[in-house]
Amino acid sequence: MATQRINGSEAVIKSLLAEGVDTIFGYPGGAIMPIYDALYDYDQEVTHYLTRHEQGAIHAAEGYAKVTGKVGVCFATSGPGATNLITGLADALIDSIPLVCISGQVASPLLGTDAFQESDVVGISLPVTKWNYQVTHAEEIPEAIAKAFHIALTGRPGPVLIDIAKDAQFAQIDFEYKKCTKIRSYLPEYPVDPFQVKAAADIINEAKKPIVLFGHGVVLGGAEAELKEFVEKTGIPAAWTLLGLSALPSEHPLNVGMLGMHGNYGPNIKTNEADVVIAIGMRFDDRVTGKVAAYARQAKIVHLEVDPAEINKIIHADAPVLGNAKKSLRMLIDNVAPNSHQEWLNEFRACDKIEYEKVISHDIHPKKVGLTMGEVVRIASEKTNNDAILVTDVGQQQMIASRYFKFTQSRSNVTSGGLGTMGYGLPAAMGAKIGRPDRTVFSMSGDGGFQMTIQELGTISQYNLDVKIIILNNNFLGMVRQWQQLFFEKRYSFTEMKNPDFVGIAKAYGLASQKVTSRDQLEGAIQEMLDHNGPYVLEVVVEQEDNVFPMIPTGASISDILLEP
Ligand SMILES: Cc1ncc(C[n+]2csc(CCOP(=O)(O)OP(=O)(O)O)c2C)c(N)n1
Repeated sequence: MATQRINGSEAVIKSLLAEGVDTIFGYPGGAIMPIYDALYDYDQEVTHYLTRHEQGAIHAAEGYAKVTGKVGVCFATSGPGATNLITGLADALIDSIPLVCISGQVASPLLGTDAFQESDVVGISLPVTKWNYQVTHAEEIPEAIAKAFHIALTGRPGPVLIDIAKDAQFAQIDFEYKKCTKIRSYLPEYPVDPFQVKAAADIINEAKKPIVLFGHGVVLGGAEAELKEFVEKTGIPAAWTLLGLSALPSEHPLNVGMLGMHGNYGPNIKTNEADVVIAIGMRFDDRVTGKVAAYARQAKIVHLEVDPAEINKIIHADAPVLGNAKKSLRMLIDNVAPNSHQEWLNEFRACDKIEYEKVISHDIHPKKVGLTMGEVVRIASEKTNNDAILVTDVGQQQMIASRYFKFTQSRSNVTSGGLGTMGYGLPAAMGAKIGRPDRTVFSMSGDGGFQMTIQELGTISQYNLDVKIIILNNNFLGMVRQWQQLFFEKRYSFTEMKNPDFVGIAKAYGLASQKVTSRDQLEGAIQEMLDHNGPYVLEVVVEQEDNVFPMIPTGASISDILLEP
């Protein structure tokens, strides 16, 4: 490519274009104004969405990245703009979301002087980025951005932050862009070792009661087809983590449900009865394992994982397989014998029956007067033929939605898993809709989390983003209230909320809206929301003191999962 004489700001934009970026979320300010000025001339090539808060921008970038598999990009100014990205960076790091964030910084001669809106964002973001870097010379810009994209997307993905001093944004350079494909001493993905695969296959071929636990690594590795082929060839029941959800269709006969604290009864109980546990792209998070000392002690553990730091971190692997899930599974499929485990699978289905009678039927087909979150989720899923993208916030509604919403395609479940970030849902749903305008996108939040980023209704309105927004309003910080009820003698310490008129707020933003308070209104309202051409806010007033069950109390074994209080 011939070189061009341009300033650092234009170099930022051209570098992003060279990486195929066509969507940016952001919020301007003094230290990033030259970059925004350069952006002004590129409105044909790239669409910038002005959010209402930098946290909104970064969560939108996360939602966009999750549904597209591309890198999410966001801009923020220095100081408070950059620090407002920190929660999103932490969220993206723990959930392995590829992001490239660009923050403006004060001019390099002012660094370290407590200049106006100076903050050490490289220092602050160090533990919550996969990589970060401060640019003080314009010449560094193309290489820094090329590295940023390579690091964000390769191996175990994650967020990268590039902080660019204002003088570097102004300075002229001879621009030339070379994509980065390799960095010394950065080995994002190990080649799969056939001996490791063989050892894993030998264990799997001997197994009488095997279970697959699959996680986000399957989605990030693009290994959905291989996962399906693997479980179908071996006949092994497969359970998912919160972030693995939607990698295998909900109605697949070998899909046995959700793991962990509010997961399904069968997969939790049976993990502690299995003779072989095959963990694929999951990291044995404490929400999944419960008490580690009582977790799958009887089982041989096979662990397919791209990040060597995850192997033997929580659970010792008898047969680790290091590498990308798609490649590892492909090799494993060739090494395992066809099998079926029908009797073992029937044991899961017997557990499902117990759970259905004790919990699920009451959640999704309630007989009581008050509305349940479960019935709202069931109807929303049914009315979209189980084919929508579901974006949830954090709390009871997140667990209920993950349990009862059904999926037919991958990359359809967007949620804050590892960090549990309230306020994530609404902006992430905007990003999801921008990434997949062809699909129905639901945003489901509690009344608490919704109010953490409620201002993004402004962004949704400005760009007419057709997000179907459901607020499940129990007038409580529901999940915390549930714990207070169960473990703190019902001492409801600061969890009750006096809420605003959500419909009035939606209308003030120019959005269609409706409030539902009784069952006879519910289906019709959801249909109306879906029929409406454009964004819609539906407030559903649900029972105040409903609980999410099953539940594994903190510190308890997964075998002690409770179906009722
Ligand atoms: C930013 C942030 N602050 C606090 C929490 C702790 N927390 C977890 S769930 C929850 C309650 C959520 O209430 P709401 O949004 O109304 O949803 P519900 O549980 O009622 O569905 C709280 C406060 C959190 N996860 N994130």
